[in-house]
Amino acid sequence: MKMTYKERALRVTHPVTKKLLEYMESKKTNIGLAADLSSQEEIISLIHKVGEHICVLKTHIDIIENFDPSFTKRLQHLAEQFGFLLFEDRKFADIGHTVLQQYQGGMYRISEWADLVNAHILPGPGIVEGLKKVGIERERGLLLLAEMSSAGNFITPQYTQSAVELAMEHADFVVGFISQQQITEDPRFVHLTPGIQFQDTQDVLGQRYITPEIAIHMHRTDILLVGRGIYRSTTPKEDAIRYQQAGWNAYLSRITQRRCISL
Ligand code: S5P
Repeated sequence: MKMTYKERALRVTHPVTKKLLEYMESKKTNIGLAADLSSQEEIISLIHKVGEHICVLKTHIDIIENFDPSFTKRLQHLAEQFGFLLFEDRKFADIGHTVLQQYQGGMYRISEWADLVNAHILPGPGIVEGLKKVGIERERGLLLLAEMSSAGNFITPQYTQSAVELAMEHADFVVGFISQQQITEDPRFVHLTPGIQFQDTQDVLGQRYITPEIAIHMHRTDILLVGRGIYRSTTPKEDAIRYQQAGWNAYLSRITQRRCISL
């Protein structure tokens, strides 16, 4: 992507993408926190420590024990206060009729509070159409899982290309991708990349990590989703800052390099 976050913020029309790029530019961060903790209080306390350093808070709402609906209200309040978007990593994967209900109903009422959700494209276009029926009038955004970080996953280049095509057809609702690299140069779409740590290692269950530098500079993605690298740290604020600086510097050097090449 040759354009800066700021240039893209001025150009995009989807309200969620615009807000996201504006937060990134003004807070100078391309870090999303994967807050995979099972206690509401722990998540709230973590937000107070790292909220000013992130542009997205990614949740797995269904791993929280004793979920209380007031929790998502508190998340919305903190998102407004610190300036980040809420992304529920629900990974919808069913027929349109079912995902519509999962998105708007049940005990989590995801569409009422999550600015962003994501979906696998395996079921075909109906999954996007079903989610869109709920999300579009609330001005929500959808991310398509176009690639995964896990070892041995079954996603092929052709499948990834189909995600790009589906996104183009529904650009009024699809705002980007979960991917390991930039998969389209279309500036309307943001790329969020999980599997980020300072050491490019692997965990015992097949998670593969790449560094902030590789993801942002070499693979040209936009946002780094960091989980255990921050929430498992004994000094999460300091580590969030380290990721923020690494991610932002990688972005700046990419932009500068590209500008020099094009001069
Ligand atoms: O391909 C993927 C897609 C996602 S959304 N690989 C992933 O790891 N994720 C999510 O990113 C995963 O569900 C988890 O919440 C986060 C990575 O966490 P970490 O602790 O490995 O940084």
